[in-house]
Amino acid sequence: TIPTHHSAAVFEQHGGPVEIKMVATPTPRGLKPGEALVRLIYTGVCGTDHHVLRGHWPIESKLPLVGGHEGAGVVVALGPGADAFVDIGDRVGIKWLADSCLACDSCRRGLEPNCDKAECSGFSRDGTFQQYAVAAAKHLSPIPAGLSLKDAAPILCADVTVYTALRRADLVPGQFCAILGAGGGLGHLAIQYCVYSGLRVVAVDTGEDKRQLCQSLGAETFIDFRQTKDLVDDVKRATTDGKGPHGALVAASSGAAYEDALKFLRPGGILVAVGLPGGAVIRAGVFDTVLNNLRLAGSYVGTRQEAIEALEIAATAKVRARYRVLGLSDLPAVFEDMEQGRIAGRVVLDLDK
Ligand code: 8ID
Ligand code: ZN
Ligand code: ZN
Repeated sequence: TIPTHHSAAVFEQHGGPVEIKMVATPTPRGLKPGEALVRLIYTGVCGTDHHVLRGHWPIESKLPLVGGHEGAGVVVALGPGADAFVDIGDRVGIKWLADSCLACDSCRRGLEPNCDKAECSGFSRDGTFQQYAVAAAKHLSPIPAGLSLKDAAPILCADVTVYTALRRADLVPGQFCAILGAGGGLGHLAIQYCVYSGLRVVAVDTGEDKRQLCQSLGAETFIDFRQTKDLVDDVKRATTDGKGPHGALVAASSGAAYEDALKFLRPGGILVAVGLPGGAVIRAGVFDTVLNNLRLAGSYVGTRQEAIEALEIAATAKVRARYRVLGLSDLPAVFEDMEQGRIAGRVVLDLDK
């Protein structure tokens, strides 16, 4: 039975406190065409949630807001027509892209996140830091039988994002890929996709916990960006011929990481931009970019299809998030830890705690 109220983490203003409180649960009768009501059990906490809470970005979220966009749960009610996409009882995920029109130029070209009418969970719509959420049924991701809801949660943003970004990088087995922010939520999954696809990983991050995590996941080299005297040189030397990696995936929310990556890439190399430090600029010298045949690509989450593919891979256990499980009530402390860079891998919240 669906309760009248449920717990949610709400913030009223950017930079303000996150309050865990009871909010009214939407009623099945109130669902609009194409909507589903999802009983969420777990949610991941993404660096993006932290940016949104603190108001780091040049774009603004709705307020008050329930954040969160890595939610895993079960469909409990359907609005008119939503049964074309999901059934009651289905295990589903709520990802960052909450809705898109599927009809505009971007949608037609397979760039759903760039839809003219894109809606984002935990940004323009209330997200997954709550026990019940309304979602556009067509954008729910089916969770495969072999994957627990807990394991599925971080796949819905961190994992699908790096899966999509690395496909865009078009690297082939044997090549080197540097991952900046390798010990974080996105980065530690990127290491696994690289290893899975036969790439050799140069991991860049900081601290003993992250070093251990990166190495245990198969990174050949770990470079601590806070300890090294010459990061660019260290990364280049980590590649057998010293010419630098063929690709760099920047998953760190740091402008400095972008500058480093442009300096150590091998000729013909590609920088895939994923981390979102608010207000940062990528300064690439035209002369160096042209003469070194460098490529720069942004990569923004993924499509419904990419989410399905990422969940399928997770179900095979070839790529799995490493996370600590905490309760919804721990969210304020999680943001504190994130700010201090204390989280290796991901945090997943049990929404009943
Ligand atoms: O679609 C997208 N492009 C997308 C999707 C999801 C998340 C982008 N993001 C963005 C987030 O908004 C955030 O800016 O990716 C970034 C990373 O998200 P996350 O992995 O969820 O955050 P994290 O777990 O805090 O990991 C970040 C790591 O970067 C390291 C930190 O130590 C941490 O481990 N790091 C930093 I900060 N500066 C670094 C530097 N200069 C660095 N690592 C290497 N060099
Ligand atoms: Zn569209
Ligand atoms: Zn995210």
